[in-house]
Amino acid sequence: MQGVLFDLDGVITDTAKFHFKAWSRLAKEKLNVTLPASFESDLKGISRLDSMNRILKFAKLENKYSADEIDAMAQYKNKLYLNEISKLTQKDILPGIENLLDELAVNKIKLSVASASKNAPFILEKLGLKDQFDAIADPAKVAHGKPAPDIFIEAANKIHVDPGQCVGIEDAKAGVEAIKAAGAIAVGVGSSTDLSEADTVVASTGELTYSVLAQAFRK
Ligand code: B16
Ligand code: MG
Repeated sequence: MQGVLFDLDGVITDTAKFHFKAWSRLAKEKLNVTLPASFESDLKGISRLDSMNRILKFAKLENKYSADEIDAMAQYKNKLYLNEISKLTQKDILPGIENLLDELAVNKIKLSVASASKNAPFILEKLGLKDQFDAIADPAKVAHGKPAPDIFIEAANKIHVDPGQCVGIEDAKAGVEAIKAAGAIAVGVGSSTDLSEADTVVASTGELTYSVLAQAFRK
């Protein structure tokens, strides 16, 4: 194991609740629909535009709006979301993550972020973690979102490590599929979605240690 590729939402911090709050408000105000609670986990790892299109499909409004109108709605959601995440602090880092980052640094493992979120640099800044990572892959630069492997390949490229020498950590089904498709070893976290494709699954971020990742890699 030479590199670790981190998903952000659900692995480093829990932003899913803020995404869901913002999407719910947009859906109510602009589309007059109430999103079911299941959307909170269904949209994990799914890009902003793909999430918007899934919501339009749910509302049976997929052919009603122009690309510009859809874009404006997605931008409005992001404005609501930014308002929520601007309050993030170091206290919002998920349990075990700071310790894991320290252990990986001691073991000279390169660290890269493979998030679908265009807000990842801002979130890491707010959490006080930006300097702990060697790279952050830019989702705007990749052709296909998760479950396609692109963002994990880009994250590995940015630390100059072959994806086959990396472990990826994910909390979403689409993300685990993306890690596997990239040729890296997948460690799944949590139980909110089907992570059965992962090489190793742990119940919570508190169980993520250097030794768990190294064992998953050797398996
Ligand atoms: P943004 P991850 C994902 O983060 C979220 O899980 C997903 O709900 C969100 O739509 C996506 O980022 C895009 O986020 O609107 O901030 O660009 O799990 O890939 O870290
Ligand atoms: Mg995630």
